[in-house]
Order: sequence, then C-alpha cells, then structure tokens
Amino acid sequence: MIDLYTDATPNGLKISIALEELGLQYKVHKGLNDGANTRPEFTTMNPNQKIPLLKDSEVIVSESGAILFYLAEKSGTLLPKDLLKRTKVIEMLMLQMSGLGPNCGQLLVWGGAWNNEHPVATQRYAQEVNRLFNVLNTLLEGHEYFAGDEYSIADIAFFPWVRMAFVHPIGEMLELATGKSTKHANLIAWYERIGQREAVQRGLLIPEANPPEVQMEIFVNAVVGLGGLHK
Ligand SMILES: N[C@@H](CCC(=O)N[C@@H](CS)C(=O)NCC(=O)O)C(=O)O
Repeated sequence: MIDLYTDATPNGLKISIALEELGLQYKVHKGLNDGANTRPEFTTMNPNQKIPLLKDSEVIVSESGAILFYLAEKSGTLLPKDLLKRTKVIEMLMLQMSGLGPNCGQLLVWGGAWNNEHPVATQRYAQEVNRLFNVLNTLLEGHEYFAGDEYSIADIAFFPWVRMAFVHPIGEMLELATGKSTKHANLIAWYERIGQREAVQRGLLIPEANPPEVQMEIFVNAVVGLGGLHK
C-alpha cells in the first residue's frame, strides 16, 4: 500500500491526480494538518518538512516532480520509453518545477497572503507568471499535450498551477484568467481538456472535497506559514 502525505495544494494535488490516473491504491495522510509536517515522524522521512511525500514500502520520495517520475517508472505509463519523447517530458517537468511553480508560489505570497503590501515585488512575480503562461501557450501550438501528443506527468505537473490562475483571486492580476489577453487559446483549450479527465477530477478532491477557494486558502496558509495549518 502506498502512503501519501499531502494536502490540497498544487504540489500535493499533482500526486493524487497521478495516483488516480494510474489506478493505484493509496492511503491519504493530511501532511500539513496542525503542523504534522514538522513532527519527528514526518521529519525523519523528509527533513525538508514539505508535502507531498510518498511512501511505498521501503521507498520514500519527496519533491512532487520526483514522485511523479517514480510513479511513472513504477507503472510504466505517463512517461514514454522513447529517449526523445521521454526527454521532452522531463524538460517540461523541470520547467514546471523550477519556473511556474516557484513563481506562482511567490505571487501568492506577495500578492495574496501579504495583501500586495509591496507592489513592486508582486508585480515582479505577476510579470514572470504572465510571461511563463505565454511560453506555455507557445509550447502547446500544434500539440494536445506539453510533451507532444501523449498525456504525461508533465501535464499533471502543470495542471494544478494553471488552475490557480482560474480559482484564486490572484488570477485577477494575470492576463490568462482575466481574458485581458487573446494570446492563450492553446493553454485554455489544454486546461479544459485536462480538467475534463475523470481521474483529474477525483484527484482534486484529495484530501477532502473542499471548494477550490478553500483549497487555495489552505495553500496560501501552507506556503506562507501564517495560517491555521501552522498553529
Ligand atoms: N518543490 C517542492 C515544494 C513542496 C512545498 O513547497 N510544499 C508546501 C505545500 S505546496 C509545504 O509543504 N509547505 C509546508 C510548510 O512550508 O510548512 C515540491 O514540488 O514538492
């Protein structure tokens, strides 16, 4: 049995979506509940004290990108065997992990949790997220999925972060969600395509069926460390 330590954050949701796609059995532990991620039992498994964390018998993996990679390898799906196609998936996964994720996270901190008290900082991240959404739209030109014509762990990695623009009030700062730009037709079509998948819809309900706004509040609290999750 797989144990998943998670919460309703974009990085956490990637893993429940992947597990649902793969049809694997797993037990959910609320990794951020009352600071569970800082307790010794958790810290022993992940000294970085962050969710998501996956335990599969003796295998313990942190970092959502690495967990996705592990699950794809374990199940032999969502990651092509062909070297070129596989490299493309890994390239896109790295772009999500190092580009979109951290910049969206910072935007939520400066613009959301800290109420845009420092507009220069907020603008820097909004600008970078806008730029990355334009890049993602370009990458999808002529393709259904990020790594070409096959759905992969790269799509799963991007989905909860692109969703953020649509479900969190911070989306009002972004061209993608406000329709201020007509530049995102490919990205919006991709977002709708992925969002229609039943496994994705099931994965978004883990660890519980919170409405998207509540999920996003949980996420901001988790990332900033100011909210109820850290009491
Ligand atoms: N790069 C890591 C980031 C993990 C991360 O930042 N997790 C956040 C929630 S999305 C967390 O555990 N925050 C709790 C805390 O900082 O106390 C990944 O992709 O897994």
